[in-house]
Amino acid sequence: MKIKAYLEQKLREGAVHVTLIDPARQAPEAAGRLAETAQEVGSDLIFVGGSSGVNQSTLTETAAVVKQRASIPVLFFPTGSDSISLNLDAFLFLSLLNSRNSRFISGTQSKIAPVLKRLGVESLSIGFILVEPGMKLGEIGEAELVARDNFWQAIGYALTAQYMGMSYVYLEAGNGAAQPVPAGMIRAVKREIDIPLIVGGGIRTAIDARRVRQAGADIVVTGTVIETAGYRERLRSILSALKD
Ligand code: 1GP
Repeated sequence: MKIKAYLEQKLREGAVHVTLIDPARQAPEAAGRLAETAQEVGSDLIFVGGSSGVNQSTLTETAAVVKQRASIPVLFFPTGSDSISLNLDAFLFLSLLNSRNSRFISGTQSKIAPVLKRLGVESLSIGFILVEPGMKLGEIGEAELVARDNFWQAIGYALTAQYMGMSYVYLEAGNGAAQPVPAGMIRAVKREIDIPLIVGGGIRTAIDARRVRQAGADIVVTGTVIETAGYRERLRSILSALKD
């Protein structure tokens, strides 16, 4: 419960920012430097995970270096590849609620759950909802994407997560999406649920971050922004938009 309690505390203080590091995008050493920068500019958490091209050794090495370089919690974000990291601070126990394939809803989870229990790994239970365009995550997860104007369907899935007893709802537009989840959809979902709302995908600028936050995101996840030149400043401006 350590990470959940940490998050609860952070959420009481305001918006939470997460930096997603994809092990397939850079060498482990570089990932370590990104983690250090993320922490320096004010990220509260790091997720390590990637949608394609991640193999077990890259993941293990990246996770180890990131963990070494950052003192903020580092969580494993499983995104459909077979690689898995069990020695981070917690495991995002995601169920892709709008998948056509039960493997992504509870199948793979049922194989991992006993391992997590035996190893005593903390896991955070999350209802993951993929919104258009969904990107690679949508393809891999065989998602029946929520249309960007279908607020009602997003609400339906979000309430499903809550009523199933999950701890968080995660609205995801997909890694590298051109735009974030629409503000109207975030607002509509936030109005209905009582559990914290995580939003990620397509958030690149301070304006995007502020819009997503003001619409009701409690936890904002950015990934791609750290893969571009001048990322330190970009991340800094995203953080100041979220934290002021
Ligand atoms: C995490 O997939 C997102 O929820 C990250 O997306 O790379 O577009 O920021 P970006």
